Order: sequence, then C-alpha cells, then structure tokens
Amino acid sequence: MGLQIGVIGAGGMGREHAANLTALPDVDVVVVADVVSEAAAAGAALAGAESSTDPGSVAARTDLDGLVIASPDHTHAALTIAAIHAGTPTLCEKPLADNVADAQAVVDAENAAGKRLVQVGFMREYDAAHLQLEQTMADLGALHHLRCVHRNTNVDLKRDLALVCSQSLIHDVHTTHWLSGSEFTAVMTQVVMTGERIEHVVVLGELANGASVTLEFVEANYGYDVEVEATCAHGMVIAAQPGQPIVRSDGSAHRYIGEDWFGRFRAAYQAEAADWIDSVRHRQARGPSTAQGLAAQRVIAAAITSAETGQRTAVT
Ligand code: ISE
Repeated sequence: MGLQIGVIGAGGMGREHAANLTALPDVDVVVVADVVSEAAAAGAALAGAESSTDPGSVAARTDLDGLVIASPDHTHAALTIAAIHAGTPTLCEKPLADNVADAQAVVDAENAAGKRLVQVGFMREYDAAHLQLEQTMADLGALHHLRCVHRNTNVDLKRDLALVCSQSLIHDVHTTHWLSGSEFTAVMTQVVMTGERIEHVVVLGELANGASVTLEFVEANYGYDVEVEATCAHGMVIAAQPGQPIVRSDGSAHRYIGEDWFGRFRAAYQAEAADWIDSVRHRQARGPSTAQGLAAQRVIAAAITSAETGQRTAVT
C-alpha cells in the first residue's frame, strides 16, 4: 500500500495536485474533498479516490499520511491548523492565510505541536529557471536590486488590490525572501487603475540587507508571463524563459508563453509534489515554511496599507 494522501479542494489547483500525486510511485490519493459535491466527485474520479464534501473532517483525520490543501484561500488557515492538530504532514497552497492574524495562528499551532509539519506551496522554488538564477546570483556577489514582474490573464476577474496582492504578488514577495535571503523592512505601493480595474501595481521595497526591490504586477491579456532579474555587485542576471520552440508561420516567428500558471509552472508543481512526498516519507517537513508564509503575508499587508495611505510603510 502506498502513502495515503488526502486532497482538499477540487478546483484547478486541487486537481493539478491530485494528478501530480497520483502519477508518483507508491502514492495513493485516497480522498478528495470539496464543498461543491460535483467538484469533489470529479476530483475523486480523477484520482480514483473517495469523495467528501466535508473538508473540515478530512483535515481532522488521523489516518492520512499526508494532506494537500488547495481550497479557497480564506479556508487555508483553519484547515491547516486542523491538520496540525491531527499530526498530518501538510502541503498548504499559498497564501498560508488571507490575513496576518490567521497566518500567525498557523505558525503558533505548529510551534505548539513542537514539530514542523507544513510546507507552503510557493512552487517557484522548484522552477528550473528560478533555480538557475539563484545559482548564478551566488557567483555575482552581493544583491543590489531584484526586479520581479508578474503578468497574468485574470483581466476579467476584476480583482481588488487585496486579492491581487494575496493571490499573485505574494509569489514575488516570497521569491524575494528566498533569493535575497533577507526580509522587507519597508514598502511603497503605487496602483494604476483602468476604470474600476487594477491595471498595474508597483511595489518598491527595501530589504534588511540593503538591497532594493521592484515588484510589478500587470493584468495582461496576452498571456501569463513571469520575469525575474537580479543586479548584483559583479553583474546582473535575468531568469531564462522556459524553452519553448520558436515556430515560424504566417510571416512571423512565434514562441508559446501560456495562458496561466499551470502551463508555465507545470514542471515546478510536479517537482514540488515529488519533493513533498519524499519529505513525508522521511517524516521531516522542508521547503517554504509557515514562518515564510507569515512573513510574506506581513509584506502584503504593508503593501496594501501603503497603497491606501500613499505612504512608505514599514513592514513589521
Ligand atoms: C496562482 O496561484 C498563481 O500561481 C499565479 O501566479 C497568480 O497570478 C494567480 O493569481 C494565483 O491564483
């Protein structure tokens, strides 16, 4: 019998995790839960698992070897805390919570358990282009400036600033923490609207190690596009774009970018699943921690405050 894994959330991300886990040797996704019964049933069918419409009771099960939480963001904290109480190794999708207090509650619960049990799904740490950039930076001396650009195709969703920040920009905040090995001390946010829609968000950040950061989010309708560049003491490096072939047709040369994060980061999600399963087998959580999830949430809160007040805002 393989590892017995539960998946909570059967939307796009939950199904992605269920499929990636099912493809691994000696891993059985045994239950897929979603409050929407049709989604739960479809997710369960995909994984050959039982279905449940009660995520809370699945999170509290003590007979699972591991749990993946990919339900709506506002449910992450409570479900992760239930899994910690059950002693279950957990991969919780980002964000760890949708506010600082709830993220702090997860950190507190894990500390009280006396053992690290949770990995947060900041999957860029498993992306080949990001890993290559990290390695290259190590040869270029101290980081002076990091620039992360995140464009996605959610134009029609008309998300407010809190959602843009906690769903999208939080990736770039964590990327900064990871690649700089430092923390934000202050941020200044500028938001550009097109009518009632957020068009462009720019966060200027200061890091404790003296480096500066520019995080940009753009609601782009042409495709999903993530860029990272680091300027260091002895040179600068730009992350490679995934190696898609160049197709020449109809008088132009074309390279496919992808419409969403599933296309761009599919291999990273697969590597994340494999590494998380390995950590479950070794009974030692690794990868992005709840403390890092909380730290990212604090930067997001400061960035939102800065946009609202028009002031440079300290990150506490
Ligand atoms: C999603 O989780 C991502 O990974 C994308 O980068 C982000 O833009 C999107 O808003 C998230 O939901």
